[in-house]
Amino acid sequence: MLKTILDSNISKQLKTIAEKVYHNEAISFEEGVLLFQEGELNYLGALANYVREKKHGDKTYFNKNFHIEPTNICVFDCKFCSYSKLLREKGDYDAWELTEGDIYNKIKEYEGKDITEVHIVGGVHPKMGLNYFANLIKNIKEIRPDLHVKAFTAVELEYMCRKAKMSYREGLQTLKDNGQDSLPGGGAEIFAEAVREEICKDKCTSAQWLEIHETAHKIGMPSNATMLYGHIESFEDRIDHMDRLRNLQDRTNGFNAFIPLKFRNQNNQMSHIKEVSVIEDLKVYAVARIFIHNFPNIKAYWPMIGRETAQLSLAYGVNDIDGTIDDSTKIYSMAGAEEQSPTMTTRQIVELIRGVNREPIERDSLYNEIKSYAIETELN
Ligand code: V47
Ligand code: SF4
Repeated sequence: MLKTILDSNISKQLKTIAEKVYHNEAISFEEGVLLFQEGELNYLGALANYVREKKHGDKTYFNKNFHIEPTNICVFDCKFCSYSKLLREKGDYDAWELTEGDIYNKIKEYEGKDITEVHIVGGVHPKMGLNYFANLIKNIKEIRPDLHVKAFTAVELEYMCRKAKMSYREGLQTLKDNGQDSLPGGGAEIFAEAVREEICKDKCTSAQWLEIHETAHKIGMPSNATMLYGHIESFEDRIDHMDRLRNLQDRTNGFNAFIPLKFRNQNNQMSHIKEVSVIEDLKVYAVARIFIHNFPNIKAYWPMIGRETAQLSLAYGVNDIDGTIDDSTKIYSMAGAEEQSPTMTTRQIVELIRGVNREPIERDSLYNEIKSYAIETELN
């Protein structure tokens, strides 16, 4: 397929990019932008799929996880957020705050089930500090020592460390010592400062986001990175975002996955912005796979884009479709995501992956393979 691209009638610049991809060389900032400007979907798909298959063959990963969202009360006011209820709308009846007991009960509900990860993320609550969360994680690990705890975006961490008057290293080390295993990729949005100023000016800066992830990597906590796309950002902003991540990954090699998140426009202050098309979604996945060649995995978060687009994305660079996920996440359903009650059984996720002739692999949070569900495997 890549050979066909090299032989086809495309511009010299696009051919040069294809050759670099073929030789596993990093493409430049300008070349990244050109992919968005001039790369047709077929071309991008062929290149991204080449990279994907070189790294993973047909393997497509998923894990068995559930989410806990302790609260949607948040001190910040991101314009794209459909989730936080606060301070900004006093007396809002949609606001929730789980008690510690509620959280432990949730963990206990999964006793005896072969779930391997809990993803804890929420609004930035003014009263839930670093010591509260360190203790919470310690108790979760006492109930379920085998569970991988992926918790707190850099936004939550920046606020926690500031309030606790701790450096990022001290704060992260405290959480790690109490059982936190890794960081999710949220809060990155778009690093370009001018866009950040428009859409989420009061929360952690891009430099702080990157520093927190760098510190986590240095003390042995891996992490993911997201990018919120399809709002007011330019192609240059997207590539700038990926470029900053690619540079950090070159230094630390601590990122597991890059997760592009499509902006959804319901119930937020940016509802006037039209959502981008599925074609654009596929282009973003493909360019990500081509540009961030040093990230092992590109993840499509299916509750946000829906099962069909997630399935299609497997031909455009994606090799991970997150987890079976219990129906416990509200962040996206409130923003108008495809999936209002996002839960897929193992059978459904395996069938989705097999449906496009890829090999479903259940993984743990660090991408160790737990089980292959290749076509010949029995599904019960
Ligand atoms: O940072 C908020 C996004 C993110 C909207 O690491 C929105 O495995 C679209 O980071 N439209 C948090 N997106 C979620 C997150 C995540 C999700 C899944 C897996 C992982 C992982 C991380 O949700 C926020 C923000 O970018 N978000 N509002 C919206 N209207
Ligand atoms: Fe708060 Fe996160 Fe929503 Fe921003 S995106 S308002 S930090 S919950």
